[in-house]
Amino acid sequence: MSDAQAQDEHAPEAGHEADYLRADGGLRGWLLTIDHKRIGIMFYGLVLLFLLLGGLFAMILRAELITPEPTLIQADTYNRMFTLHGVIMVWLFMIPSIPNVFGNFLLPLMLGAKDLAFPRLNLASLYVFALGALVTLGGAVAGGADTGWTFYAPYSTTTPTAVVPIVTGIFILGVSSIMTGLNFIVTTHTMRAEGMTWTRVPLFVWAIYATSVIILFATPVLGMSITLVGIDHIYHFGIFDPALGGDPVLFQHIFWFYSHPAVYIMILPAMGVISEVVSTFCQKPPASYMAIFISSLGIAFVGFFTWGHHMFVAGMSTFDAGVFGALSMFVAIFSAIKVFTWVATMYRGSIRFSTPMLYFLFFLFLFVFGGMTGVAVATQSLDVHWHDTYFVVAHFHFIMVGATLTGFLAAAHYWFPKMFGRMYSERMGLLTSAAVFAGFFLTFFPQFLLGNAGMPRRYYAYPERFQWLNALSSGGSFLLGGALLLTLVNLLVALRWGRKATPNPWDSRGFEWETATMPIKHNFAVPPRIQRGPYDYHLTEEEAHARVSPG
Ligand code: HEM
Ligand SMILES: [Cu+2]
Repeated sequence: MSDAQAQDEHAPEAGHEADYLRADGGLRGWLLTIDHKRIGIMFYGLVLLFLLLGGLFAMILRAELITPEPTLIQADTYNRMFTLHGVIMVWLFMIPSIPNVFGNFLLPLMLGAKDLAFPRLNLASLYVFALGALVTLGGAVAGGADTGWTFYAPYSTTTPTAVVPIVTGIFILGVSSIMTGLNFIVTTHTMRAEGMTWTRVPLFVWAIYATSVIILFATPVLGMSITLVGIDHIYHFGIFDPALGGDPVLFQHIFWFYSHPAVYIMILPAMGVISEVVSTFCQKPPASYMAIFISSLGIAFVGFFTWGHHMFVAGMSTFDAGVFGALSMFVAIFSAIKVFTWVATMYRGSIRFSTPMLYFLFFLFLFVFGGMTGVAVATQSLDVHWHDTYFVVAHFHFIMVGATLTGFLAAAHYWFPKMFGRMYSERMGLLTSAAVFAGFFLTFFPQFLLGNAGMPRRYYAYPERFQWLNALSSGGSFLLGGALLLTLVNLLVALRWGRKATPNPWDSRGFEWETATMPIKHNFAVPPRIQRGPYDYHLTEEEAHARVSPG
């Protein structure tokens, strides 16, 4: 059957209804929408804006670090820049990026539902997010903070910089996070289409589900830790200040109790994207659905017991450090299970090297690399040497940029036709993804060497012997920045001039492709009945389609 015929087969249900972008026109139709797809698109715009802003600060930092001596900016400006860079990237980009954009857009489509369980709560979470962003950035305009994104006490409670507005903003962002997480969990439980048993739930949904569980349990603890910092900053109770009888290590405990699980809030959704992509582009079910599903929940659970690995040198007994180290390595086992499953999925698949698949390969390489260095820094004896050096900076960028950002970009390309009804230029996609990879590797690989050689993090000047590696890293970062801009241009151009997409351009068996391209306002004209799994590649496209809609 030709593409055109296939399109007709899918079309009748959607025949007369306008797609979600055209359904209700006007600004009102957008600002007051409760359509999960439009809310996802608005989040998309916001997080991209914040990625650009956070990236701009990164470029300034790297420009300063080209030479050993201070050149561009003052020391205290540098401190504010890396704080803002971290705060923006973590809370305004990484955490909301995949769940709020792609989770929002896709969860109902993948579950065969017409929306999330609480559409109004979803819209509210967008506005709460925007308010949180506004307050956080207001703090930046009011002079910013110089504490680093970690707000370590007692410095954060005594510095004269704008800590209070920034932690207030982050608190509000946390409220939005919780609203969204709650919505996703309830949706997964209550909104599944008829026939969608638990083992027919797509792996991306499970990843978002596991992420939401972490969000619900960890975010209140973040709220508590930064609220205490804010209160201490205003009233000088000395909760964390030893001079006033407080305990600074206590802050680190509660901060990392959130912030270690938070790294899984960032990576799990990317793992979900990757699981979908590898299956589609190899035209095979994942080597083991259960392995990926169980390891997601395993990561979500064990991830709560490893926070102490950030505090090996903060006054912790050798025994405790050993326990935290071992538990950290235990989480890595779940990650390894996923990696083996993805690799095994490729085995004997009919692989197509389109842009999302290329991002999958980059993801795999960088995640394994970053994960292994994680195991290394979780070893107490090694971490005493590497703690607070560029080695740690390289470790977490390998995973957060190398893996989460590549997951985000894989999603941006893979679901582009679904979201916007058009195809991007594949050639440019391949080119820009290769440039992203090259730029990334050049930026962060030298930082492992720098850290190991003893260059501390968060310094704006350094001894001359570190210069060539720093210059390399800065060069890489400009390449990465350029490549990301080009990626954005490629997608923006496609928005208007891209070839029209067919309903299922990648020949996927995912349920989201069973809706019209682009989806209508309520997703499905007739509520679907599911009689197959999301990875049934042994069925032809027609057979697969017939087992989703009742007619
Ligand atoms: C494979 C499992 C992992 C292990 C065993 C691990 C271990 C560690 C350890 C021990 C540290 C502290 C090093 C130090 O400060 O001296 C650390 C730092 C960090 N890791 Fe990982 N990690 C893993 C995966 C991840 C993932 C998946 C992410 C992000 C998505 C991540 C993000 C971070 C961040 C952001 C920091 C540093 C925070 C800061 O001090 O600013 N890690 N990791
Ligand atoms: Cu950690």
